Amino acid sequence: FTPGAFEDSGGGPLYLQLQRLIAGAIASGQLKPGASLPSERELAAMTGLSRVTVRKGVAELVATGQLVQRRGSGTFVAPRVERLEQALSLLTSFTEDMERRGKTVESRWIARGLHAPAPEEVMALGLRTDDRVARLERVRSSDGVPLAIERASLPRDVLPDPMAVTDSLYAMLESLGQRPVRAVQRISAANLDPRDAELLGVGAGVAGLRIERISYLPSGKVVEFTRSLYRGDAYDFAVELKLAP
Ligand code: 16G
Repeated sequence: FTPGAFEDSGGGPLYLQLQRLIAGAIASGQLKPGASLPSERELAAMTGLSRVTVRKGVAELVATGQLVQRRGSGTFVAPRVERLEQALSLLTSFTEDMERRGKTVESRWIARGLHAPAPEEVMALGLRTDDRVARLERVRSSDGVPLAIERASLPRDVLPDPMAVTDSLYAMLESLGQRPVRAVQRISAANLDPRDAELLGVGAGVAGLRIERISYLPSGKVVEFTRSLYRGDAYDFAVELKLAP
């Protein structure tokens, strides 16, 4: 951000010029993924812009996911994510998928417990309204990068003690003799709301993929109703198609 940088930054409102300048520095590699950005005050001093203008320019880059803001520690260039190709035809767990790729798995718990079911849980899991439902809400990361938020609901008779799940839900279900063998999955587009975007460490409004999985035991009983939000910039879902009969 040398003096005079604005002279060739293409005109237009000042915050847009600042935005272009920072985006350009990211694109050219001058600002590397994960690098910390000077503070608002420093940027204002460096560029001669007002702090209001700097704040607006930076906020736009946070909204588009090029910068990330961490409360208390500042603003950073968004870490580059390696896109993962995920087969859609296999019923695997997050842990199995990552282990197969030789990657680590980290889960941050947001909530875990037994609750009165919401109407959509009653419907999806085939519960009675006075049944209880086990809810597990986690941010799933791999190699330190948050990739998905998963909100799983299971009937209490399948998972009586949700607090006992520490790592893999499917490993726990396997040990209880309740591992699902079939699932139906729906994928739709979603813009991440500010709370979910913050959990995933991306800008609000960034594209996400909403995935709903309902999985079944061999008997046909529903084991799991999971609503997930996957980062749109991190996943390619792939499926093999066969000729229709
Ligand atoms: C996958 C499943 C999720 C399941 C989880 C179990 C999708 C969209 N979702 O992430 O439904 O609950 O695996 O993972 O694929 P775990 O055994 O690692 O806890």
